[in-house]
Amino acid sequence: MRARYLFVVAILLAVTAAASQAPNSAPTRGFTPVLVPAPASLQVRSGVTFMLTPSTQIHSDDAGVGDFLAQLLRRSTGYPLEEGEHGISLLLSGAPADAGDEGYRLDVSDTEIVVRANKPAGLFNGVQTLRQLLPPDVESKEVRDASWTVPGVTITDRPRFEHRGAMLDVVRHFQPVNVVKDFIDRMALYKLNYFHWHLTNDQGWRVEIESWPKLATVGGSKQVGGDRGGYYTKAQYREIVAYAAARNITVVPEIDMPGHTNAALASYPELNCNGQAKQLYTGVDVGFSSLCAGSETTYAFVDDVVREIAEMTPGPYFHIGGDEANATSPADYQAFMDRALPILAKYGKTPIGWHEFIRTTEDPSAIPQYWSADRGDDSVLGHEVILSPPNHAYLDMKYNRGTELGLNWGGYVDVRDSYDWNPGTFLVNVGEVSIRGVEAPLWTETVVTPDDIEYMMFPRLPAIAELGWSPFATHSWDSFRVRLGSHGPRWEIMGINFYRSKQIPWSGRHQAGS
Ligand code: TNX
Repeated sequence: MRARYLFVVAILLAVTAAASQAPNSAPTRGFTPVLVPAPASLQVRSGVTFMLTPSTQIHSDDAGVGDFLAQLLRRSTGYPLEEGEHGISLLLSGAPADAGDEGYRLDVSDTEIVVRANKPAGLFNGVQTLRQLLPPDVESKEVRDASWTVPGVTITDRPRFEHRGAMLDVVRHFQPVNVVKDFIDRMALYKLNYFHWHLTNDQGWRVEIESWPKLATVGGSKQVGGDRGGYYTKAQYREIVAYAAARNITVVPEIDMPGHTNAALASYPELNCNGQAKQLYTGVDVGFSSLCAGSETTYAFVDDVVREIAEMTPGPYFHIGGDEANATSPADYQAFMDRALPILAKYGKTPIGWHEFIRTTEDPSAIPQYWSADRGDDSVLGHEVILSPPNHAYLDMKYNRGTELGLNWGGYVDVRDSYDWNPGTFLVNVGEVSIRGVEAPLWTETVVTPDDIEYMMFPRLPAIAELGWSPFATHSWDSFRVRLGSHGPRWEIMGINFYRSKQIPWSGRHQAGS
């Protein structure tokens, strides 16, 4: 009897100890949780600390991820971090079976740091975690004199959802290559893995198409407000695809059709049903333009565009838009999709579209991106869904009435609104198994400069990233707000202009191990 009692007590103590080390619990002594997204499992090795020194070496089974880590650490520590087995090892062996393609295990002891994964993507994610365990100074672009400590931990981690995305609208206001790269870098920090690149709309066509050159040179010439626009050459497009790939991010290009096409209609008269080119448009209205669904020229155009984009896009997805086609009759919308979707298939791409397109197809592999706040909508049943509810996930909504940038048709979205919902139960009749993931879109009608982009992304993007990555068992606003607050100093060092939401206890110098 007594033995049984002791056994129960021992179990209870073990469970309590495990709970106190869970990422959603109160800070354990000697360690302040700092990780966003929260890992699936975290154990603190109390009293254990690894110290990075000038003699620390890095070994990686994947050269790309090894170089990524070495470059990051050399920049801020100034240490040589040569190739070798004494220090940090990134290994493509020995990972837990359930780590999958993106999961990893991270062990930090007094003498070494080891990341184990099945695939380079998992090593990359483990490196992002390690980055957050180092002091914020690790984000400095210049050498700093800091105490480069990493708290002793064992972390096993893997994503909840396969699709964790962010979208950038480069049409309403064009963004140069370096700004797109910064956007991708910031996605990578939070383990996002799909960059949805909104490339065409009424106000501009932002990518070179060799068979229809005026799309870029004429259609890309302006932006909202009438200023000069811009477009990406094919070389620049490929450069961004490669940059993203090196950060475990797949590019999903969007060519929005059949609505949101004024820039194309202004570039080529033959795309219009009446054969007359439209004027370029620099306002912010939606729902007034349409490709001509009854014309063969339209489908020759779609074929050329999809072929040229598909050729430069290694990822399996092509986003066809399909939203707000208010200037296309329902019959024409159906007729258009009946012709356009097989063209995507012909070039080997799986369609993603704003969710209204899904009623036009019976292809079970077609993926709707759900952008309504209505939780009772059944139109997406039978498909895997990407969730982008505007009242939670839109990065272009104002934080509150006083926010200068942004729109408010989806409501005001402060960081708690971004965080405190469950993608697995959001749609009443769509179970978690049918949720591919989440995505945070940034539309840019009011968003112009890099500072504007940062202000709308931070701190909301990390909230969506945590919903996409972390098991719901770790979900806790009280934990998240403290962990998020600890990222403020990192963003300051990175020069990121973020919204200092009153909902978050922003910390001065809040570090792992302190
Ligand atoms: C609706 S969301 C749109 C965009 C606008 C956005 C502004 C969606 C599929 N379409 O054309 O830029 O609202 O928030």
